[in-house]
Amino acid sequence: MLELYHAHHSTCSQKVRLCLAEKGLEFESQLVNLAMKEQLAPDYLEINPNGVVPTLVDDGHVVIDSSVICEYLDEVYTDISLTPSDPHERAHMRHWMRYIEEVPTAAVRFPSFNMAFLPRFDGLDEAQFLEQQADVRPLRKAFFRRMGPNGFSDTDIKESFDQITKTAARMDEALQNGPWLLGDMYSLADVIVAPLIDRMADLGFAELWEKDYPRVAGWYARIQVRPAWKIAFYRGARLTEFLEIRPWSKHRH
Ligand SMILES: N[C@@H](CCC(=O)N[C@@H](CS)C(=O)NCC(=O)O)C(=O)O
Repeated sequence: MLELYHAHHSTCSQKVRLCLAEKGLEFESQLVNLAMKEQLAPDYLEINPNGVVPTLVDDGHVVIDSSVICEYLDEVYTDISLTPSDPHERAHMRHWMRYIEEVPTAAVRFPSFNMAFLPRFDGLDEAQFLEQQADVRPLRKAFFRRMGPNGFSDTDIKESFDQITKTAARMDEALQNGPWLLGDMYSLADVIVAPLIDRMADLGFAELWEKDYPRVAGWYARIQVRPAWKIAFYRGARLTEFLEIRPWSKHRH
């Protein structure tokens, strides 16, 4: 039995939910409330010492890290494959996956926190924030310290948008060769970048690619009509739906 510890709106959870849905796999949902810091509870840290979601448990075997989980699922449940069989193509997919983890995955956190999560820290002064929010996080201490209770600087936000724009430029170039990042094959690379593009669109920043990189807009439209999309992004899973708010503003800061 597959069990997934996840949060509705978390992009890393969405990556795994989309992978599961594409592969037609069902799972038992274990919701982790990030605002209540359930990801830092001792019993959760025992299965995921990084104190983040998602975590997959497959018949008692724990697998952590969203990309690793997706690769694991694709190796173990082979009926529908999202990985090329050719080693060169597979390396190409993995190069995309590493890039996606390093660049856009990190970049979307900055506007996400500034625009949606800061109210979690209302009323905390600097010292309380460090003690209760930053220093308790095994993986994100430095990120939280840099953010502070009042959010990231305009420079950080600009840098984040620049990273997303560069990602869109790379995607646009790759999409000259077919509907998906690897050409004709829909792969894990498409799966793991999709929630990041969706997050930026959800926050109101699709303008980062819509005009200059129309192939990305086409790819985003194509991926959203795949049947798996509605399963992974059920009502209430997008950040704005989760927080019951609308995209804030169109300007870039
Ligand atoms: N590399 C990890 C990162 C997971 C991660 O950052 N998860 C976020 C949600 S998208 C989280 O749990 N944040 C909790 C926190 O910041 O305390 C993965 O891909 O699974």
